[in-house]
Amino acid sequence: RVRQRGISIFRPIVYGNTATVLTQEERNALSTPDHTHKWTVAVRSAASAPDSDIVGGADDLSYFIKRVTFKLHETYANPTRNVDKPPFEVSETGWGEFDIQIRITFVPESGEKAISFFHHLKLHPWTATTEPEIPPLEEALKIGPVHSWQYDEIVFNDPFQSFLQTLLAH
Ligand code: SLL
Repeated sequence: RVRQRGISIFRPIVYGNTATVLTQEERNALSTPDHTHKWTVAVRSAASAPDSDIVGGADDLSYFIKRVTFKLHETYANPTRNVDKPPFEVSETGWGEFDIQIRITFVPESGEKAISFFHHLKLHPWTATTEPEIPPLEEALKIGPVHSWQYDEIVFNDPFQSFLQTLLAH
């Protein structure tokens, strides 16, 4: 296993969440009627052309990502959610915002250590009229889905030659 000294190669990603206010019918159908929102947290490629209705590309990251672990608030059952194949995302319902720990484990051939970072789950829209208070649900419903996404780059320094070939082949 030979490292390519002096080489840095990066892969662009987006991570974050989309959240939507539940309708009364949707809330009635839940076993948890106190939940007000449905949301999806995800790690996606930023490399391909953005899809029309999702943030980030539909590009498959599994050639270098083995697992994404989303650590939810402890009020959730089984808060540690491991996702081993794309799409690397978790969808849930809930009532509150919190910090989600996202851990990316790379394919073993990479020889890379896992990386961890946080995303603040955003449910509530920003409104000039109600800030700093949380806007009422009726108002949030009118505003529509909330999006909170960050762009980032995963940088591999001195990659193994074989892993570099894998990265370059995609
Ligand atoms: C807050 N610090 O107080 C935050 C905690 C917890 C969010 C938010 C649902 C959990 C469940 C849920 O939305 N938890 O009922 O399964 O705002």
